[in-house]
Amino acid sequence: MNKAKTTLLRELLTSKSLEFICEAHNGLSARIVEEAGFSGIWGSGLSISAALGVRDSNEASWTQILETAEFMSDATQIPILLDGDTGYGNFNNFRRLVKKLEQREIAGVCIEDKRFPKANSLIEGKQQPLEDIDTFCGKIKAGKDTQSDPDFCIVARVEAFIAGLGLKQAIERAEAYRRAGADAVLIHSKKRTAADIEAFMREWADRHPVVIVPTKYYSTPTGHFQDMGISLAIWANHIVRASVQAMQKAAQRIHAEESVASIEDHIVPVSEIFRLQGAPELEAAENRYDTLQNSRAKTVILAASRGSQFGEMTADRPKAMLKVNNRAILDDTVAKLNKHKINDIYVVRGYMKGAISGDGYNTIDNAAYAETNELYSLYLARHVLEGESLIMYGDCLYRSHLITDMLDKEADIRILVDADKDTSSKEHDHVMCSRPYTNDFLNKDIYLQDISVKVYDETAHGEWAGIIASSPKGTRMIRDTLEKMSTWENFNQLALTDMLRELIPACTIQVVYTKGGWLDVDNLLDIADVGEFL
Ligand code: SPV
Ligand code: MG
Repeated sequence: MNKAKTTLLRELLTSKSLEFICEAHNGLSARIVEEAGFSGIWGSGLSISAALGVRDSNEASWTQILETAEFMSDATQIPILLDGDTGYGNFNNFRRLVKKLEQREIAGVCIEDKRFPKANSLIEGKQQPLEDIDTFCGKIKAGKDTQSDPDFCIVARVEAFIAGLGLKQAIERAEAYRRAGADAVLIHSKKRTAADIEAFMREWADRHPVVIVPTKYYSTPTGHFQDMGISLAIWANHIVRASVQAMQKAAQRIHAEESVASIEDHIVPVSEIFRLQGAPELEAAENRYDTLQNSRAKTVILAASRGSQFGEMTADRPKAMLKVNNRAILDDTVAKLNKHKINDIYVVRGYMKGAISGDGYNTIDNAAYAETNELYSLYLARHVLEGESLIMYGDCLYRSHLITDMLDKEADIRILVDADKDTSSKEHDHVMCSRPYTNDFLNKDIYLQDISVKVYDETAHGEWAGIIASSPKGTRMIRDTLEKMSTWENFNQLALTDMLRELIPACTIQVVYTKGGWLDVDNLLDIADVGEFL
């Protein structure tokens, strides 16, 4: 099980080495900080306020901060230490904040010993009145007594240096907060050097974990912080500052040029936004749960035969599992069907059935594959033939759009016909149609008149490309025809074309013309062609 975020934050605070966390101010920046590799996030009051377009003076209400923190927490797995300002009121307000933060899996909160409403510590010329020490200790105690997870962390921030007070007051306050139960103290300074921090650390002598925010003394090498014994350094505002510069540049340029053309190469593509939003996860979930999104078409793929013409290549697998471009032919078809949200897939296996894993589709076994032909395999799948359906071969590769083309049409039974094939051979299944292919928009309402290896030369309008699509009514007709034909003596030797021929008098079978876009992988030459095809 993953460790709780609270435990992870506690480990950052108590580990012997110097750790770093980085500011984020909304769900998107939180995810970016996590992806950069940080092991924690600072929910900066300054940055969140800035992103909301308000000042860091408690202008955003505490529930607005909480809501932002919730988005950040939902977007990430790493712990968030929220900048809780002064706790947004007295001990009672702080108690409620702790409870709400725990409910949202925020790992910890930092509160500072100033008065509400606070001002940002780095702002020049501001009075920074401090809270009474005992009052602040009461707040810390109330928070610690409220938390239900023992690993939830409360960091007490000492603002003595910010308020212009000296080391003595800083240590006095830090020690009081430690005794009140704070899990760490944050000692803040706005000097350009780390002098305040060095003095504090010498006097503090490793009593308790110390957190720092080196915004102003950024030039101090971080190795020095480690040497001083600092537990955690916070990069407190750098992500919002980086984004402001990027946004200003982009907005100014787009405005000046009245065009986005020149900026396109300097900004992330929309697909990167989708990725950061977690679009792939939603797509996977839709495939799994959203039946409306999923096409209702059931697909039967016939993959029982060996393909002995491939010799040794099919010694341990059927030809549907031959790899082309590192992917089995069958897996390519399944992936393309999935892309069209078709997930209800049944593969009829026979020869070397163990090689057809069933990962992402169902399997039906034709144990008599050696003595039977395609129609028998389809017959074994008749119980799944209901509603809209697709019948395909496991050893054909298709371009994705052909699947859409087949589903788009309305006729009860449709077949895919390639009008671009040489029809002189007497081996392939050619078709005769009500009209030949024409290079215009008239390729509608064309019907199958004959299909056979006996159709060739001038009588043939193309080659059958191995897909049958059907409406619920068409599927019923296919099932009934299968039942009828199963009583025939030669049933075991029949092919899909025999069934189509049987269907012709009973219904009009629509021809969907294509010109190429598919490949019947029948021999080594076909495999050699695949690279080009894909
Ligand atoms: C913040 O990031 O909001 C802080 C740190 O509190 S500072 O801006 O330095 O006060
Ligand atoms: Mg702050």
